[in-house]
Amino acid sequence: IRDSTILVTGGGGFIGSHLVDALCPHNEVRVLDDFSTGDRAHLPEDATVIDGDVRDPIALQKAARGVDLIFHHAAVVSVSRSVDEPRQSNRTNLEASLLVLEQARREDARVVVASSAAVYGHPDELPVPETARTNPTSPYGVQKLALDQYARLYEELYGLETVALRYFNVYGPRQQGPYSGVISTFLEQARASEPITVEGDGRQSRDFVHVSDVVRANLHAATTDAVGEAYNIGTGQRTSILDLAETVRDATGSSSSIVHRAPRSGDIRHSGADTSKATRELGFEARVGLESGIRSLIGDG
Ligand code: UD2
Repeated sequence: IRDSTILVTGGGGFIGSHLVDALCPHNEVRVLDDFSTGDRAHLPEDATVIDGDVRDPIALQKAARGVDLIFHHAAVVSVSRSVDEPRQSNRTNLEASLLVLEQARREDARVVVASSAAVYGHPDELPVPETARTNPTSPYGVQKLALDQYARLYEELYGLETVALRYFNVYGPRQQGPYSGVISTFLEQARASEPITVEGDGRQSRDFVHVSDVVRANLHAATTDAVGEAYNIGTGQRTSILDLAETVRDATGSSSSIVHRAPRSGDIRHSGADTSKATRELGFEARVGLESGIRSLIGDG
C-alpha cells in the first residue's frame, strides 16, 4: 500500500507496532493507543500518535478523520482477564470495535480487524477451516467471534469493505509482559538458565506464526477483492509444546531443564489452521518456519 492515510488502533502493541513499521515509509500513518500495554518507544518517528482510548468516541473520531483504511488491533488480549472481568474486556474488545466500524462507515474506509483462533474453542476438525463450528471457551473468544461476525455483517448490510483475520499463535520481537505467549516465556527461561515450564504433558499443540507473516497477511487484506470474509492466519504446521521447549533449549544452547507443571484449566488441546482460504483469496502464505523464527529472536532482547 502506498500514499494512503491509515489508522492503526493498538498501533503501540505487539502486532500493531510491526504493522506500523511496515506502513510508515510510504503512507501517512496514525496510531491510536492508550499505551496501557503498548510501548511508544516501538513507534517510528514519522507515525502520528494519538494517545487515547479506543472506547472514547472523540479520540477515535479525531484519529479516523479522512482515513482510507483502518487496521483495528486495539484489544484487551488477556484471555484470563476476560474470564475474570468479562464486561470490562467486552467494552474494549466488542463495544469499541463497533465504534471503529461505525467510524469506518462515516469515512468509507476499509477495515481489517484482528480476530482470533479463539473463535473455534476446541476445534472439531484439524487443521481447522473457517467453516468449522465456532464455540469459544472464553469471553475473549465470544468477543472476537462477535467482532468477526459484525465485520461480515457490515459488509453485507452497509457495503463496508471489511476483512477479519483469525490469528493463531503469533510470536516475534516485542512480545512481552505477563500474557505474552509461550515462546517468549520459554526464551526468557532458557536465557536465564531457569527451568522451562511445560504445563501438562506438553503434547498439546499450536500453530505458531511469526509476526512478520501476520503483517504480510494484513497488507494482503488491505487490497483483496474478497471482502466481508474471515481468514485463518497461521502456518498450517502444528508443533507440540514439548517439541517447542526442546527447540528453544537447543537454539539457545541453554542448560535449562524441562519441567512439567499442572495443565492450564480449560486449555485447548490442539490448534492448527487450515490456511487454504487465505492462500486462495489473499495470496497469503507464511514464510517463516518455527526454528528460523526462534533463531532470529535470540540475541534480540
Ligand atoms: C492463544 C492466544 C490467545 C487466544 C488463544 C485462543 C497467545 C499469546 N495467546 O492462547 O490470545 O487467541 O490462543 O485459543 O497467542 N504453556 C506452557 N508453559 C508456559 C506457558 C504456556 O506449557 O510457561 C502452554 C499453555 O498451557 C498452552 C500453550 O503453551 O497449552 C500455549 O499457551 P499460550 O498462552 O502461549 O497461548 P494460548 O494458545 O493459550
